[in-house]
Amino acid sequence: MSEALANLLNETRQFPPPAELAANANVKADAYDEAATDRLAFWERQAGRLAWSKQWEQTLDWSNAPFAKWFVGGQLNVAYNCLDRHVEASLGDKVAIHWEGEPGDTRTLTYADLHKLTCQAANALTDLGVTAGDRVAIYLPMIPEAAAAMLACARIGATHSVVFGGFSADALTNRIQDASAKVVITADGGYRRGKPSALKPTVDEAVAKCPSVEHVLVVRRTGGDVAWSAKDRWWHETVETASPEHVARPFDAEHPLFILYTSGTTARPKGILHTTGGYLTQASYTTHAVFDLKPESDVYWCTADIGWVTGHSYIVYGPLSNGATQVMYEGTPDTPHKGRFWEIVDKYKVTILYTAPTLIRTMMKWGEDIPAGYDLSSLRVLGSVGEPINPEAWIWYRQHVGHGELPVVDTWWQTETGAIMISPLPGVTAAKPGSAMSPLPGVAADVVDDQGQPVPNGGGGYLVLTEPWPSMLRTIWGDDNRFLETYWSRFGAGAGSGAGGDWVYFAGDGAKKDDDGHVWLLGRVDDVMLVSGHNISTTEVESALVSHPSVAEAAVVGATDPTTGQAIVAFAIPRGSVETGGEAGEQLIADLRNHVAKTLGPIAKPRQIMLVPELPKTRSGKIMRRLLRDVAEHRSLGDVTTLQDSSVMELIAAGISGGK
Ligand code: 6R9
Repeated sequence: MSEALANLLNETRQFPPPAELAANANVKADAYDEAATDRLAFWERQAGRLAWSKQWEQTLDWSNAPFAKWFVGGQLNVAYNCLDRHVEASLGDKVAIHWEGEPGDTRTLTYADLHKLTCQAANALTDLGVTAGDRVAIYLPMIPEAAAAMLACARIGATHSVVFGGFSADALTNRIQDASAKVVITADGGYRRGKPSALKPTVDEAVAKCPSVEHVLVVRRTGGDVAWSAKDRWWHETVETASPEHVARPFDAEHPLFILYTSGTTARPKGILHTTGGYLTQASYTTHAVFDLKPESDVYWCTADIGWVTGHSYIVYGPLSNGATQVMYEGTPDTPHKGRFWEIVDKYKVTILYTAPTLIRTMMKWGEDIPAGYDLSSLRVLGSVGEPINPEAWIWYRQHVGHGELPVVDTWWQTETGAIMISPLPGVTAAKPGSAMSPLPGVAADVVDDQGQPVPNGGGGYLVLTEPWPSMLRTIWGDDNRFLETYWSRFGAGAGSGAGGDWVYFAGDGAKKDDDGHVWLLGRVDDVMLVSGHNISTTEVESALVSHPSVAEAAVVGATDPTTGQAIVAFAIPRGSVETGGEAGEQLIADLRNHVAKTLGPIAKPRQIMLVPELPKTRSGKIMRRLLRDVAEHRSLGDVTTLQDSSVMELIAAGISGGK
């Protein structure tokens, strides 16, 4: 971005929290003042929500910035905090996980059950030679064993590296090799879109190229045939026969807890390293604060996969450290029918739902009749994560899922940040649809211009984090230089702006501050479009398109243009019932171009709009604009290996000839 991001979207709706929620909220407005008065003391109090075996001596050691150490000298065990302490508090019979398999099979695990399974897995891993500091790769479907495997690693101090079960053998190989994993935990397969989908052959292919792997532990889920080698052990013969007695030993606050490779759409994946005390402190506190989680009465459901950071922080570590009861679902939202999510909410009386904009927009496309067919009255807080949520999708979510009255918390954060950073608090914030609103208590964020100067209210630029936070990444595994270069060299002390300068973390997202100083995320900086000298955010144009009643989802890109430098090319998915054939399609396209011009101004009018049945997305559901840019500029497609569904690009290419 050569100039500040243009500020085009003017969204003025605002929704205060329901009075009852506000009155009984876990976290109230005074938390902001409390944290502002003494940020480190605030985080010490949040760390105090956990059970420590040894008290820390120093809250933050920033002397070797930007390599942070939090709660220096403190010791704790993450699995003890997620399991044992609840069992010891007589909550062993409380349900930890209501698990729902895609084919409809179910399992209920109490805290005592999950504790037992985790202890057995810890003993089995120890028997296989895994010791503290070793790396274990986890490549599993969404089954309770995935949580137990992660917790078992944490319990014995092994560093887990969860690889999303949809990734290819190459992706798995690279990740195993980068971390030199000693053991891989996998399954014969899982259920996806109504049928078993094998995992073990992918692991076999990867392990053949990974000499570091000594053993492979295999959970039997589908019962499909699997090839077997000398390294393989069945989970049910190894873990489920192991002793359930295991004493969790404490580890240093800075002991490596996990590596998670970013879903990055470009370049070599980065192994983001998180450690123990600071990570758990912030994952745990934010679950309590942002979802207002009341462990005694709530039923929480995060629809993410455990292979993403959202699954790490908001399925495993955040909810379990708070003693929550949660739902875990193995499959896809439309198997066996498009009401599956709402059926699950209804069945388990889910009170807190945390999902992604891509899913909300898909539900919009399918139509509001589907959620209307279920009893969603148990819900009380709705969350969103992964991409900017367009105001219209936010309103739809509140209206059709949140019975027109629930708070929607739009949570901005990254694999790198480890936990939620910018978000409304459901009992405090009068939220604006499409805005992540304000940094949470204890978090310092800003929007800066090219020179790193904070922009005034109403201005746009780059989102930065200006103070270290407990769950921050500690480095990129094995590559400190890349860590410095990627996140710390753009602004502040890392950019060499003088001795004594402050370290500023560059998040890679464009953002603006509105007139009240609230933060709006505008998409990845790499995606920003430069049209006739104006920087225009992809998110704002997409939101304008989604605000048209005929559009469910949209993606825009800047394509090279001889007159304007770049021109806006849009791809739009019509809502379910919209007529798009022949003249009706032409008319809709013309209407949409005018609608964007009217909403945002003539500068944002797309040169071209294509109606498409689907958009290319990463496996975590983020739109891959890079591929659409290839289409818009008539290039052959770049790397498509991270695409969720590779046939999508063919569909789009086929549809384009009909475009305008
Ligand atoms: C948690 C997660 C991080 C990137 C981030 C940003 C985008 C996530 C968002 C959001 C706008 C939100 N992002 N949440 N953008 N509003 N509420 O998704 O981690 O997979 O590492 O992605 O996702 O671009 O930089 P990760």
